[in-house]
Amino acid sequence: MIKGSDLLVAALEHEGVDRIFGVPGEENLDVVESLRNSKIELVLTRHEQAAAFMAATHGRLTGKPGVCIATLGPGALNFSTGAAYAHLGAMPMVMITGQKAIMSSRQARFQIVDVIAAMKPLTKLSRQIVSAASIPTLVRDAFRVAMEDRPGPVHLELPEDIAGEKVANVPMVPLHPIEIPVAHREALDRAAEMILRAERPLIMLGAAASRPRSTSGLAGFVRRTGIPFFTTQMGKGTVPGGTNLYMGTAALSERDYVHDAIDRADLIIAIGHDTIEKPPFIMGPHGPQVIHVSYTPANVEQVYFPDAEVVGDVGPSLELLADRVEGKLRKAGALLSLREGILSRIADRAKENRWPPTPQRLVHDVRQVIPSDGIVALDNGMYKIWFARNYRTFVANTLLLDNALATMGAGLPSAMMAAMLYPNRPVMAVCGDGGFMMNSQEMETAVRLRLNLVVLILDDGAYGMIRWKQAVDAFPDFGLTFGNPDFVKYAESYGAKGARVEAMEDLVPTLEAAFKSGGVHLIAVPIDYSENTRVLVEELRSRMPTAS
Ligand SMILES: Cc1ncc(C[n+]2csc(CCOP(=O)(O)OP(=O)(O)O)c2C)c(N)n1
Ligand SMILES: [Mg+2]
Repeated sequence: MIKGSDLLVAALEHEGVDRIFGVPGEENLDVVESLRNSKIELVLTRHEQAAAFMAATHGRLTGKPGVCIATLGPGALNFSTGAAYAHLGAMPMVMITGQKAIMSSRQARFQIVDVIAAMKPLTKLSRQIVSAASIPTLVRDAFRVAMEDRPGPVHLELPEDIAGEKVANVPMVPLHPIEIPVAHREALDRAAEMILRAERPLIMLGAAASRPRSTSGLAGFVRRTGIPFFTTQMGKGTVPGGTNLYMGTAALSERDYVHDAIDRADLIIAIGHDTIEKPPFIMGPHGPQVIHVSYTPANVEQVYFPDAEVVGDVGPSLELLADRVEGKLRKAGALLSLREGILSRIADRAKENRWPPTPQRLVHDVRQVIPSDGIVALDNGMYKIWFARNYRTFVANTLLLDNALATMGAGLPSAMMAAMLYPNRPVMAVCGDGGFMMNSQEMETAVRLRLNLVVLILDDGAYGMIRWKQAVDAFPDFGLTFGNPDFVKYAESYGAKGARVEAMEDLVPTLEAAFKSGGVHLIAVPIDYSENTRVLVEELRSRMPTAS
């Protein structure tokens, strides 16, 4: 005979799970005991939200679901933002929550909320486990659903009596490899014809282009066709070796310098675009033709309605598409002449010596310190636009940002997950003072896990992005400033190291010293956000869309 919780843990081991993130409650104690006797590490966090962000990031970076655990009611509901983050961001994740016994009810309705219902709109699947014997099947199904395209979160609720229920041992469901179908020949022929006809083609790489399985076929397509490309915010870094064709990142929806190329293109090959991202460009009646290439069909939106679709496993489908057009494209590089102008205008003021630093200078200095395979994980705030726009990436998934739910509070947990997965690569979280404080308690987790991690806090004493929008919309400056703790002492109180950068020339050496010494570092730096208005409003607003 075997207990439900032992079956659950055996099923997770069978899926290759090596860590579970979370905060157990009394309803999870059987599972905790089963974990104690397993090879799976229980990683305690100080808030369930952080556990969910970590599990989601595990899925994002490895393609295999991260797993997190929480108790019923309050614990489960603390997963909700993480669930939405994984759902919009297409990150595979499995959430397990406890529940009071379902076969008897000795505590009436104490702590009971309908978590299955609450999770339904935030997940691909939300199910209660009602018998121990069904656990191996349900866990296998949960992992399949989480990984299948489009990937996302799955929720399983394990009531405490089912966790403790003893049943005759149930075999695990065997795993087998699954190949994703490749795009249909006719779709490839149609797309090839459109590409061959194009006078000014452009490739766009979107969020799904960053999936771990996407990158090699994709880079080959760019190199073999020689068509210049730009990326969405979440599609950054996906073409190793193709940087001479990089035209920029669309951090805004229109009028940025990269839109000079977008507006002139007559064909955009949108690879892996997912409309959960803030639109990288706005399609209109007279705009370019668009071919959607992705794992799943396009969503039709007011701003995105492709003319053709190549649906299937992206890497192999692109190989077949490249076979059809390689060597026959005479106009592939038509837009390349714009490249230098776009990139040099983006780099404007990146070396300016003013204090406090401009966002451009901060991005520049961070790039200088981080090697090409180092990982920068952003929280959400004004600086995200600057990093998306200005930070050059050379390796997939080396700038982790969330342009989907765009939630504050995920920067530190996602960086922690990256540091756990890649202990030999430098990892930095960049957070606003607002977003950092939303999950700053996880500094304790990071210290306890002995991570090597540098957290850079941009200190403007405000919810800067909203304050900026308030000013852009001509509202008076009101209600968006706050005081901060002494970040150096705050770091030290967790057993981390703290530093405050006081002069421009100190930023790079302070960051370098932090990486060199290892451990968890918190580094606070002030920022001059007057550039937001000068560049993103005044400079760009004066530029009319150039669509012909
Ligand atoms: C959880 C959550 N709450 C609120 C928002 C809305 N919001 C977006 S950016 C922002 C301000 C961010 O402030 P901070 O982290 O200090 O970054 P800054 O813009 O000041 O650099 C707010 C409140 C959000 N995206 N997520
Ligand atoms: Mg701020």
